[in-house]
Amino acid sequence: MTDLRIADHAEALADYVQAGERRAATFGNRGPLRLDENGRLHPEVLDAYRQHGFYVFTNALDQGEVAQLRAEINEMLDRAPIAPGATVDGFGRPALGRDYTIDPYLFIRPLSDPWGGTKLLAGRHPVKMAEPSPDSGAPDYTVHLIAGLLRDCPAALRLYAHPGVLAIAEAINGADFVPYNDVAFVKKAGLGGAVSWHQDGATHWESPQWHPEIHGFNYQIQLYPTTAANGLWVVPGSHLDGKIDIAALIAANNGDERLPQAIPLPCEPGDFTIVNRQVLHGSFPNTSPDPRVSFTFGFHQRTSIEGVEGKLTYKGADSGTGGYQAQQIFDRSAVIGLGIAARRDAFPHETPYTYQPMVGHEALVANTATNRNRILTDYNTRDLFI
Ligand SMILES: O=C(O)CCC(=O)C(=O)O
Ligand SMILES: [Fe+2]
Repeated sequence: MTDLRIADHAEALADYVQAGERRAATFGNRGPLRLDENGRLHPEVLDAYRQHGFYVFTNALDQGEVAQLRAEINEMLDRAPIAPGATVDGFGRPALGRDYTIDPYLFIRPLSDPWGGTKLLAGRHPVKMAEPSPDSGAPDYTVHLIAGLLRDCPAALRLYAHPGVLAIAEAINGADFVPYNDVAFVKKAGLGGAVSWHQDGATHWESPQWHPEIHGFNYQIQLYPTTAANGLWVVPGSHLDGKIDIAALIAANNGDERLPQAIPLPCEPGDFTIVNRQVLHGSFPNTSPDPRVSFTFGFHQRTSIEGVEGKLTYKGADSGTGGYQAQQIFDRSAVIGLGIAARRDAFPHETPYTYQPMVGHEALVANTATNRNRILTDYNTRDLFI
């Protein structure tokens, strides 16, 4: 236990948060989702992303879709086990996912930093953040992330296949892009934990083919107003720097985790961000009064995945020896095809995105109960981690 109270932590962060908000506003790199007449991402936006390693798309998603996803994720939170290892939820019902290969819920102690300073996730979070003490009356555990949303949240599957979202993936990773994974980061006010400074990629740092985009990128769709205090911070341009010695960087900042080179990515609901997985990024324990839930998912270039042994795994999903094989990539990519089909059924007047790897396989990914069952059951055991 530390004796850092919530109010002390929030107070210690307040000046940094304010200065960060000002720096973020000046920095820019945010604006509407601009697509050309062929549905392609505007080259100026692509250039801005490539230069700085992130972009914030403002007011880009339909509020009704976002509200639907918020309701579905809240329902998933309601269906979580009452405690790690429990079989029932807070309403006495069987908890969701007890029979799933990958448990959807990752629990942590409130306000803790579960990965910082550990060997978990390929040791990519070398320094633990300050861990304030929760208020008395706080639960023993809080849900830190929900894994595999596409199975249980139809609105998540539809947003995953949003034509603007997939046009961005194509612009950055090529038309044969492949999926990574998806989770929701859940940071309840006064409970949500830290995600200490890290770069996501773990596999290609020493590769002769290394380049700034080799580890792909992540989206975050924000379901609530997201502030500098509860949101993600990034160090602009750091995806160009190769593997960063994060421990040395923080030591050079007198051990202070409030890195002066970072900026926050404040968002409104319906905004979404893209962040290169090589960008240095992190978030503080949520000692703010505002909750955050971020639906987070990514895509890769196919050449970063095929035949590659991933050095990052999550709850057992990994490449195996010999690397990711074409069949696994196809099966996981079918989730994109199914999402496009589901979206077409829900929004018949929207022009759907054409995903090249599924052209000719329309019947396999049509939005039928049989296909949904085949493609989505334990689909996240096929996630493509690097
Ligand atoms: O949302 C957060 O706090 C962490 C997100 C993150 O690390 C990621 O998207 O890679
Ligand atoms: Fe990350």
